[in-house]
Amino acid sequence: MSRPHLLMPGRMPKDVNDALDAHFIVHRIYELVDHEAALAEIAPQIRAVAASGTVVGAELIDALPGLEIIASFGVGYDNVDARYAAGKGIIVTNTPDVLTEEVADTALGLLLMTVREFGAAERYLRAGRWLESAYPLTATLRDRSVGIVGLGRIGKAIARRIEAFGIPVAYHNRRPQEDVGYPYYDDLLAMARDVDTLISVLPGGATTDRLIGRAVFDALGPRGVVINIGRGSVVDEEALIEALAERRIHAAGLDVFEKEPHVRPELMALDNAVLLPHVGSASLHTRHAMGQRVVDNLIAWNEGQPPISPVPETPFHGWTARG
Ligand code: 8YV
Repeated sequence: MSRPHLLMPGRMPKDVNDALDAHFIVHRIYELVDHEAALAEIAPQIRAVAASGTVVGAELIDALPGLEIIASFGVGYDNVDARYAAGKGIIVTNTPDVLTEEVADTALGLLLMTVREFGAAERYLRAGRWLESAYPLTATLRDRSVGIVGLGRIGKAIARRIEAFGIPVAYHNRRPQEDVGYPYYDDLLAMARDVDTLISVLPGGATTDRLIGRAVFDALGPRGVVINIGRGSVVDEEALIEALAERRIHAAGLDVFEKEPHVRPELMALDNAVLLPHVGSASLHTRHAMGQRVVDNLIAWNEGQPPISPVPETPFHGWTARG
């Protein structure tokens, strides 16, 4: 079988690179000085794209007339214009399931760090300040109730953990989920009024843009804790900074930001914000499994088999050229 040409617009993990090199002719344009000239030269041959976080929008899709599949690394694919791809008969795949439990673990870690201030307490010890006095008493999870925003696979894995902690859980979603018994709110503000701790697992994109802003913070009130493990674009960062600085909410724990890897200095300066560098899925084990899923989707395409995990916008009805 001839090896198809595959475009890699940005860096991918080493194991993905090695596996793809065995099956495809991989064009790593990010390594070249003149991206645009290199792309123009190889564009007509490219039939597959493997992307991790880099934007694959209408412009790039239009530049690749023979494109059949975009395999994206990660469960969130707001970097890929899947609707546009769908209109052109191109399949988009992502990497769900294999990261669910890891991201849920991270959400609970972030929640504990935020409410119990474990990061700050460790910095306190290392600074030698324990010798002067005990670390100040913190807020607790014991008297809290959690509202999960976005109860998909990851949201449910977080909810199971919260339940095991003995904490009541409610959720807000586009529609109620039949396989859970947690109280459902079709109105985010109504849920924010009833709980004091919000965990957002929402994906990015136009429909969720800055959904969590001033009104939500004020509904949570001064005991409020906001955790974001989904996408940075979902939280209005300016409104969050104001709410934290004015202590209109108690604290926030963020793994994702509006303009990663740039984090607003105002957020960095706040002692009631816990900030992680988008490490939700970032263990060796899980990143390996995500990379393997990217490779498996591409190999399935190359062999004329159905993709393992096409996104809902591009359901699989057969491969146009390879089918
Ligand atoms: C990855 C993620 O960090 O899966 C996602 O949607 O946000 C993370 O697991 C990201 O995809 C890496 O590009």
